[in-house]
Amino acid sequence: MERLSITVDKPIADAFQKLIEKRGYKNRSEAFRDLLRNELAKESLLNPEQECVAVVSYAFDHEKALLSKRNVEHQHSHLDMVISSMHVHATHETCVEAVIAKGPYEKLRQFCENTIAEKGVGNGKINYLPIHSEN
Ligand code: NI
Repeated sequence: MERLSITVDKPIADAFQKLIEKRGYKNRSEAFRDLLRNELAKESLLNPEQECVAVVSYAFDHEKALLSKRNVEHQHSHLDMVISSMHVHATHETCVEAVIAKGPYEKLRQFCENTIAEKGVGNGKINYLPIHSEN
């Protein structure tokens, strides 16, 4: 570990303290490390070849059988990237799926964005986690 010291204005320090308490961090260092990690992760996604794991989640109406079939076909046609998928019957009408895939960022982004752009898919969210050998 390396020690970094920073100086900030009091309003920023107060707002940071409130954020730490709200999110339940045990100390400022852990909170600051997470902020840095998030920024560094965003930066590494500027590289289309950056190896990532992505979690794409979305909801859909389970009575739309064709949509469900298309989602599965989409996953089968990306076997090189899809690691796992989970299907949850959230209500009588709504299903929620989470798909975890791995690959270079740009290829992964296209797969994930095409998944949630499918007609009938709602509340789609994608989380990209860059993978570095030191992690
Ligand atoms: Ni279901």
